[in-house]
Amino acid sequence: MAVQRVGLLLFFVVGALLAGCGGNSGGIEASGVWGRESPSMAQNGAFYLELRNNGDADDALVAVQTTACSQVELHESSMDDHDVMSMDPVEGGRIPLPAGETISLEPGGLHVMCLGVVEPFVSGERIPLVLHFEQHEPLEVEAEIRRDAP
Ligand SMILES: [Cu+2]
Repeated sequence: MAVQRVGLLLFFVVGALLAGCGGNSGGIEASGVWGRESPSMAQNGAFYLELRNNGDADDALVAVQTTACSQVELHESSMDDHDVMSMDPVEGGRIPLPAGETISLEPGGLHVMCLGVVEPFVSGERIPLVLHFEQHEPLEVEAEIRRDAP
């Protein structure tokens, strides 16, 4: 029990440090980065996060790099007229991040698609991702693997 508490505390400290790095003034801030636990047979996974553009110029997320997936694409899920959920790569391969706004990538909407999960995602793991933008320098973040949305 005590060991678990220390682990949890460390987790929060590291998380706070990472959040601090991501939030440098006028830049783009990434928060709540997570991915869903995948069953061992799953081929694909997805990552979700919030991106806040603190700058005064529009930007866009254009790519995500990670060694955890054979390929990564930016996708958007949508519901068709028959209530069937489908997903497609985002238009132009970019997710616009207007100045001063926060964009949420979340289940049922925008997401970072992980095509070809190299190893199954297990709850509690942290998967490093590098976010690439049109303007801003790349951001390194870690996705927390969870069973459910935070
Ligand atoms: Cu997708």
